[in-house]
Amino acid sequence: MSTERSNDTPQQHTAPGAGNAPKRLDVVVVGGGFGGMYAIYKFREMGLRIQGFEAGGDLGGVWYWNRYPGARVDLPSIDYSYSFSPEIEQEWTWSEQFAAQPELLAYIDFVAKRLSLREHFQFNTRVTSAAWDEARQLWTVITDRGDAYEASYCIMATGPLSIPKDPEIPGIERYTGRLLRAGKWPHEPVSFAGLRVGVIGTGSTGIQIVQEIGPQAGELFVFQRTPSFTMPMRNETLEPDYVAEVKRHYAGIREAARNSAVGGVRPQSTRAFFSVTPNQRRRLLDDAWKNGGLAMLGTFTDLMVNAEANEHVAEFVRGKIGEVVNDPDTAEKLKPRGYPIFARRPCLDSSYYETYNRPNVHLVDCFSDPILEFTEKGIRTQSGEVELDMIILATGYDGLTGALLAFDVIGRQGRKLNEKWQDGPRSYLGLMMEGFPNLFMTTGPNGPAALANIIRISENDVDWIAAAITHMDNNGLSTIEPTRKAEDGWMDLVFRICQRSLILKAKSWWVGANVKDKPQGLTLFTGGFQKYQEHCAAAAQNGYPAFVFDRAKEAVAA
Ligand code: NA7
Repeated sequence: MSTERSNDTPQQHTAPGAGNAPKRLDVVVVGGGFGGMYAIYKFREMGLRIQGFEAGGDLGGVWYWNRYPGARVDLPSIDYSYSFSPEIEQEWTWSEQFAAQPELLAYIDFVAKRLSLREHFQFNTRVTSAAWDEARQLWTVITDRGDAYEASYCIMATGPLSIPKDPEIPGIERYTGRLLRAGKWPHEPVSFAGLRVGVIGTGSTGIQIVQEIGPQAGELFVFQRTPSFTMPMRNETLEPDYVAEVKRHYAGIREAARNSAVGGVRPQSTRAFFSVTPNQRRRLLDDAWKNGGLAMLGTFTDLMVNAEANEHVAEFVRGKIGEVVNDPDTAEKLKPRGYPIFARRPCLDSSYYETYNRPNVHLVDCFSDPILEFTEKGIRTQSGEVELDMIILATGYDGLTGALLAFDVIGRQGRKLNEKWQDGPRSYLGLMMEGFPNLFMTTGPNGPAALANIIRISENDVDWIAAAITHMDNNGLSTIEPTRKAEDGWMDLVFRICQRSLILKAKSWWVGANVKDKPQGLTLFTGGFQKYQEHCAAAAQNGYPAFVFDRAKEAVAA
């Protein structure tokens, strides 16, 4: 079997060798995606001694790894970019409304060079443990290079989608063809010409791959278990005049994004579904379909809480699938049923359903014909063996908590994070945890992570952490930790407000359903990005009342 991994080239770094004394720092940042990059910039500007660690060979996080054909962001590029630097906003020009992965990496490279960020990261380096030293009030961080670092603060910018997940299908090691993982795609070009290719998984990733390689492969077999709802992206090249307007008005665009539930500028309705006539509803949905992007999600106020309204919209999309796909049997199999639309991440495509009209593209419905095993030559389903030259795994991630639980994080009194989180992640604001002083998360699993623009959340979180550190410096404080009461209160709020959400009605990575033995449930804050920011800001008012601070060894309320 040839299992391919990306060909990272180790880069130069200035780590102390094994056996050297630990290097003393103020802040360690784990992860070099959008959150980690901004954190390094922010803390360096504060004059702190910093070090970033990144498992990949360069910056970019999920965009560094996900080089699969057709990889593209499903939020408008202008939204999916940093807002903290007016200079970068003016100097960088997006070419498409929804940028493809190479352009996103080019943007990341531009930001990294413009702000000289790479010199603060060690690449190809995984953190293997982070442990709180109670006596010395610092974190000891060990890497897989055997190096040790000591830092007053540890920032986990490990991202919600960092640990790709293989499917639970026996025999993967038996397969002798080419096995590729979407989340660890090779850096060199991959040819599909004349090959019999299998894709397992039809979430956002599988959909992007299928529509891209359907026209290139000899034969393409798509192994679909749960069909996704996907809507037209309607991507466009951005005209220079429009880009110039955006650059003149960035401040207002950012303000609107920060004041929205999703941290972005997509339309939001004030109409409940049943408040308008059936004809008006139809027109609004038709318009949203024509406008593309996630416009459909903003058509009515109550799509995530009113099951009947949701089903009308789901049926509208099923109708569109029927209009595009020629073969009625294939169309039926592609129509998602049994869970509410938008309760799993909605996908955007440009030609996904059309791809099934090609004679070389075959849909294998894994509900009626389940995959039994990998064989030497391909995949065996209940109905027989499909021989394949190449298999692509687009089977998702151990999301939200996977990256943080992939190494030892040890808090006060030797308590491990996986013990604290054995029934699911718990934190205050998704930012900090009781028992883990001076440890911060960006886009943590109890914030709005998967439900809002990840760059807006990262900026909010890093700014909040920076303000907390400044507060401590100004007041001679050495540790910060949320109280148990504050953490319980936040988790109660998170659970209470999500009870109405239809998200609970679907099995997805949002609720941990895609990982065996993972605690199930929605732990994300569903109150919207704007409210999340307000909670974060309130927590920092009046001397951080929900936190306990240490001044050297003495516990004092600040
Ligand atoms: P997703 O959305 O978690 O999709 C993973 C897909 O893989 C999904 O269709 C799964 O079907 C499928 N899968 C997983 N295991 C199997 C097995 N054993 N057999 C058949 N199919 C399987 O991950 P993506 O990478 O597409 O997207 C992740 C996020 O990236 C997305 O939400 C956006 O935020 C961007 P299942 O649904 O489990 O039946």
